[in-house]
Amino acid sequence: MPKNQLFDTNPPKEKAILVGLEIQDNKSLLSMESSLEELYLLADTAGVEVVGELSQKLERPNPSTFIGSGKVTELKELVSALKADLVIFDDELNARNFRDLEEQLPEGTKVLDRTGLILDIFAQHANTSEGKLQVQLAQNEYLYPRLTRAWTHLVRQAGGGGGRAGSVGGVGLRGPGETQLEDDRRKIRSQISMLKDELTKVQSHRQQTRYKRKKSNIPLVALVGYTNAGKSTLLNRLTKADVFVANKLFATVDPTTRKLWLADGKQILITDTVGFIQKLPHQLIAAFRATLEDIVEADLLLHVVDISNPDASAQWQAVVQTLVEIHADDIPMLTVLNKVDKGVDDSELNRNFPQFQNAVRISAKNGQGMDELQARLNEFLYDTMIEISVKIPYQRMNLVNLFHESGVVLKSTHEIDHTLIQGKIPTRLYKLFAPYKYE
Ligand SMILES: Nc1nc2c(ncn2[C@@H]2O[C@H](COP(=O)(O)OP(=O)(O)OP(=O)(O)O)[C@@H](O)[C@H]2O)c(=O)[nH]1
Ligand SMILES: [Mg+2]
Repeated sequence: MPKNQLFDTNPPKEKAILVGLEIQDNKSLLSMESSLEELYLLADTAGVEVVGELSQKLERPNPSTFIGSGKVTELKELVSALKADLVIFDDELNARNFRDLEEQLPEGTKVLDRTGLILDIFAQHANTSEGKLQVQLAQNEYLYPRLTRAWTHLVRQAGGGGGRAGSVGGVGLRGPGETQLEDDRRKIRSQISMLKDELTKVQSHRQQTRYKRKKSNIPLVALVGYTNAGKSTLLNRLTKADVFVANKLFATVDPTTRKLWLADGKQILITDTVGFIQKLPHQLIAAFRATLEDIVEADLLLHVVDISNPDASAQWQAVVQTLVEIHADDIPMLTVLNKVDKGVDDSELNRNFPQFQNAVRISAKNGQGMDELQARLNEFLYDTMIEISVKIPYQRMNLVNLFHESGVVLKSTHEIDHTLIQGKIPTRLYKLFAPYKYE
C-alpha cells in the first residue's frame, strides 16, 4: 500500500446527490444532461464526492419542494441508501423550497443549490481582499431572502460570533422563533452595508490605476469566456504571467493585467478575470461589478472558446448573454477557438458554427496560432483605421496630440477656439473622437 494512503489525513469528502429538473418550454442553453454534467464538475471543484443523481421532467417546478412529491420520496430513499450528506439542486431554490425539502429529507441532510455551490467555489478561490469582500457580499445577498429557521446556524457561522445559547430549543428554552429570525435578518443587513462600505474603500485604488491606464492610452484587451476555456493559460502563454491554471471551474476569481509587446514595439494590456457559466448567479454579477468593469472598459474582447467541448456553441452563447447583462456587448469581439490540439473537425465547424467563421484557432497549451493571434490583435488595435473629421475644443488639446500620435492627420487647421482635423484614427479610438465629429 502506498505510504501516503496509510497516513491520509484528509477529512472524508461530503457525499452528494445531484438533482436536475427539466422544465417544459424552458429556454436553457444546455440540455439537462449537460447541465448536470457541469454541476458534477462544480461539485468536484468544491471538493464534494458525487454518489448519485436524480432527474425529473415537469411542466413547472413544484412550489413546495421544487421536484414532485413522488420524486422527493425517491430522493429520500436514495439519500438513506447511499448515506449522502447533502443534495445539490441544479437550479436556484427559494426559501420555501429549502424549508420544505429539509423537512422531508432524512434529518441532517443539507440542501444546496447551484448558486450556493458556485458561491462556495468563489469563496475558496478568491485571494485578494477585494475578491473576498465581493464574494462575501454575494453570499449575504443570496442568504438574506432564504433565511428560514433551518438556515440560522449558517448565519451564526458566517457572523463568526459562535452559537447563542437558547436558540436550539428544548423545555423551558426559547426556540428559534420569529424574534431569532428577525435578529439574524438584521445581522445580515448590517453585514451587507458594512461589506459595501469596505468595498468602496478598496476600490478607490483600482479607480486610480484605471485612470492612469486611460491617460496612457495603451489599448486594453479583456479575455472573456466560459469557465475552464483556457483564458489564464492564454494569458500565461502570451505574457509569461504566472496565473494559476487548473482543470477546475472558476480557477480564476481575481483579475490580473499584464503588458504584451506586439510587433514594432507596440504594446497592449491584457486582462484575465473571472469566467462565465450558464445560470451565473446574479448576486455574483452585482457584487463583482467593479471587477467586471475591466471588461466593460476594454477596447477589444478576446472571447476564448474551448472548441473541444461538445457544448462549445451553447457556451459561446452563454458568454454573449452575460456580456449583454454587464453592458459589454457593444465592444468589438474577436473569437479564439482554443484547445485545437485536441483535434477539430473543420468541415463540421464551418457547416454548423457560422459565428466561428472568423475565429483564430489556437492552442494556448502548445503555442499553436499565437503568431496569427498577435497579428490579428495588431491589425485591430493599431492598423485598422477609420476616416474622421473632428472639431476639437482647445480644452481638449490632449485629443489633438493623440490624433497626431496614433492616427494619420491629412489636414489640420486652427480656429479661434478649436482645432479642425481631418484624417484617420485606429478604430479602437473612434468612441473617444465620435463626440467631436463634424461633416
Ligand atoms: N489540451 C489543451 N488544454 C488546455 C488548453 N488551454 C488550457 N487547457 C487546460 O484547460 C484547463 C483550464 O485552463 P485555464 O487556463 O485555467 O482556464 P480558464 O479559462 O482560465 O478557467 P477559469 O479561470 O476557471 O474560468 C486547464 O487544465 C488547462 O491546462 C489547450 O490549448 N489545450
Ligand atoms: Mg482562469
